Amino acid sequence: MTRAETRPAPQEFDRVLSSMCTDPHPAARDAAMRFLADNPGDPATYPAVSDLEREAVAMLGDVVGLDDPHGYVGSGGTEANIQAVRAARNLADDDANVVAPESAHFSFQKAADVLDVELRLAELDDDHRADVDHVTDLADDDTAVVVGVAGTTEFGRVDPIPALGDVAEDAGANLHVDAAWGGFVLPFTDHDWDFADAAVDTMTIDPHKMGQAPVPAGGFLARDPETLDALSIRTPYLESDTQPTLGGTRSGAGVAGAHAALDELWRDGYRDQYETSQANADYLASELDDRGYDVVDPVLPLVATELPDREFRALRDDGWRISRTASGELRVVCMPHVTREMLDSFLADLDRSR
Ligand code: 0PR
Repeated sequence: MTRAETRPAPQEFDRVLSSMCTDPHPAARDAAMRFLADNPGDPATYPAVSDLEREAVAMLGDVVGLDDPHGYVGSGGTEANIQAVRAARNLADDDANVVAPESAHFSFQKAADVLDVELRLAELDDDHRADVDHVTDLADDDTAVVVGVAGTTEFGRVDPIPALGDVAEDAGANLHVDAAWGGFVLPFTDHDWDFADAAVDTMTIDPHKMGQAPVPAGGFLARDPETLDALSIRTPYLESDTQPTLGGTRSGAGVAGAHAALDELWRDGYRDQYETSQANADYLASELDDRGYDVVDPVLPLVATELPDREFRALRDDGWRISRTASGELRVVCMPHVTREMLDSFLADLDRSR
């Protein structure tokens, strides 16, 4: 065998149902390849990729309904969430705390740990959304940021963002919305808020999830320039004076890939994809319901359902990449690579496993 034949191959997507990553759009793949060696962290040396980043941030602003956004393309949702907490902490006094729903991604625990802030987790309501009364109870004068999730990792739920904004305002805190996964589908749903009217201060929206960009491409957006100022440190030996990012050297491939995906797909391509993915999620939910499983209604393209352990293990043995929530439900994320044919084949294997 030649060396090429023994080289590990990347994961095929044909049985991947658990991931929030997907096969990138071909134009985004090509753009990423072209900018593999460019570093957007040094705009004076790599101006082309820096221009692409500015345009990508403007397009992300369009996606979430924010004119004149401030932000950057980083490594992913974890970095953006850490930066949101860091900016809020830097703008607040000592002893800052963060109030987030229990459904918040574990990256907020990393943020609390590295930034040495207290993380207060609020209970959820019966529909897996932040319980606003409990968020209100937990918030106080030391709260630097209230977090809402728009597209939760486990159940695809959208928190009551305007109500969380009111809590944040009363506490004199920032409102951060984690739309890492949901950001690219929200514009096509009938949610009743956007960045501007819900007084969102910062947002996470990841091109490398529903945005169909290559990994790594995360989005951090802020409404006010002061937020980025609160993150900026001086960079004496670079031509640019300050740097607000958490990473230093960053991925030119990530930035160029995100730009190309947005350029290609915003807005009709993302809308078509949302409609297909949501139809697939509704189809899977109804097929599972017909078989007698207790299914959580998919408000976004993510299906969670009870599934006996034996069947879960049989499906994994069949090669399906599936995962479970902390409370044990199977979750199927209807990413762009998840087709109706895949779901039919999954259901056929499920029927055999019963
Ligand atoms: N916020 C939300 C709502 C998320 O769902 C995630 C990741 C993050 C933030 C963090 O984003 P990064 O992983 O880009 O830093 N959610 C997925 C999860 O934890 C990430 C993932 C992606 C996991 C692909 C597995 C996988 O194959 O489940």
